[in-house]
Amino acid sequence: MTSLSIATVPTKPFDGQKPGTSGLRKSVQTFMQNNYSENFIQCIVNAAEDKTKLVVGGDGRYHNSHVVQTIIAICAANHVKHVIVGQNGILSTPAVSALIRKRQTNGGIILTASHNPGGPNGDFGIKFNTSNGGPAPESVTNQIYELTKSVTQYQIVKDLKVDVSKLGVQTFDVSGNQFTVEVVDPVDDYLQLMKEIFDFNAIKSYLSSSGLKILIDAMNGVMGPYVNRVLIQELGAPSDSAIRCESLEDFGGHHPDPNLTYAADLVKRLESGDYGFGAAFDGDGDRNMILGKNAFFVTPSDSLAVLADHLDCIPYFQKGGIKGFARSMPTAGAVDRVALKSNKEVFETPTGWKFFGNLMDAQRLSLCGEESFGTGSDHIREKDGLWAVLAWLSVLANTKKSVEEILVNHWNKFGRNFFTRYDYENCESNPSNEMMTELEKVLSAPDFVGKEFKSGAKEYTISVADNFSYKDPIDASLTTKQGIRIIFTDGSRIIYRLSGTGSSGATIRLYVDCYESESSSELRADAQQVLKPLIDIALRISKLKEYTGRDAPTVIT
Ligand code: VG1
Ligand code: CO
Repeated sequence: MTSLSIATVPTKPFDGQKPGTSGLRKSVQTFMQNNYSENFIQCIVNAAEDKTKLVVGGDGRYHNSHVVQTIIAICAANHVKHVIVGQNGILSTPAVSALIRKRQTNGGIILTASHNPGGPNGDFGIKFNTSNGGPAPESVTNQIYELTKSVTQYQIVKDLKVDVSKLGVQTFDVSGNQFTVEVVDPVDDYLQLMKEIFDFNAIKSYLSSSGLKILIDAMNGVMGPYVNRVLIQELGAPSDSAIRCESLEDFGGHHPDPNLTYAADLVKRLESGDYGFGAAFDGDGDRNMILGKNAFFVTPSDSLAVLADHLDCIPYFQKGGIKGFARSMPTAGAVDRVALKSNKEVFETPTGWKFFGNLMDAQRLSLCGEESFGTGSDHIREKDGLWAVLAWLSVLANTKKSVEEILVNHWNKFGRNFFTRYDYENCESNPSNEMMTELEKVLSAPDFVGKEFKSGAKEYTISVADNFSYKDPIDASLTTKQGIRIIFTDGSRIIYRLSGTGSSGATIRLYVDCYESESSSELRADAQQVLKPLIDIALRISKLKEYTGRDAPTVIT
């Protein structure tokens, strides 16, 4: 074996390599600049305490295969001994998390900009996960960011050529040391984990005997092979139960984001009434949207609560028990009511999956979710789209009820949390920041609490107004400024946040929710109608239209 040598390449720092809600996300053009990715990868490797063994993979978007090779070559030059990489550089985000845990690696690097569009004019992203399988906590991402500000060189093995299409182990001699690259099937280990969690036989026989027709939209993201293997080959769903399963570098030009706007095709097909269950995933497979017959929409906040109330039909929880629940702060509090009835702890965390990891590692948390179509459990440390679908299919198989019946029963038992989110994508940064600064001023006025707001026949009185901060119950780390909250005396809430996953401009998220008890006659009402007065008030208080010039949001959930 010829020995490969390590090159030291001088470089200069790039501005703004600060990881956001979930990794560093920028336009492909930004990532394609000379040394841009190399700098960031070198800083990840420098920040990693132990880096003997790492997992590498991505959602297959444009530029994925190039950066996979760069990562392997930088790892080889920086004392990493063993890299586990998905075949052709492909791994869904949940599959990376599962591999890190199963193979007990020191962490992993995920290439994805998740729900952001791909292709040469789209976005790219790099994210570091630690040895528990979860996104690096802010202490680590801040350290990476600090390193990017002063990086002067990186190490790379320029002549290393790894055939990532070939399954199996390849070894190299790098300056006299052995370096191993192991190419694994992207689905195998993930599938095995799902089989340990769920009763595949029960789901399979329910699908074949009940006549339930399902339609799953992989949105041309990373999930195609997972859907084919798990739902069609293993669970026997007919092959036309899945659409858009071809993984494309530009996701077919669409936003690979499973919501009512960007998964409109799926919604339309479900409206026909031909299918009893529908689901979609995002580009990297960690998000899920759940629909019932006639496109009955399950809000992610409700999905979390329904699953919380039905976990006992899943073998994983029958064996391991249910430790506790959690949701991100903007997520409506439906799961809190399940927690209360079942006498479990429930945690309210800032937006972003990285905040759930500590609670899971401390055995305090079994199931958690975010309003942004994220649901997952402590089987891994990322949200998991296909896990959520299998959990829902388990509930359907167990209850033999329709999605809508399950939801209506849930509301009759716990009451209903109405929720909506307005996204104003790609606004100008300066006025958006000004709006947030001004809002903070408004709510810190001494007479703001107690103030009354009217909209139509509705009247609300403010009881709490703050910028959400979170003290981690496990390591006591404090995270501040996580979203402006206005809470009214009846529990209704208005929340304003700036997105931390966009790659340009500012995306304003406005979240609104309210609660109707189980005895209310409004349980079946239309959420947009119910929440309209609160939306009006939210726009009035923030002067959002004045600041952004936007009359309407880009996406309504
Ligand atoms: C958004 C969501 C957040 C989610 C994050 C990553 O963040 O609101 O709940 O965890 O995306 O999801 P932000 O900062 O844009 O609001 V994924 O699937 O894009 O990794
Ligand atoms: Co995602």
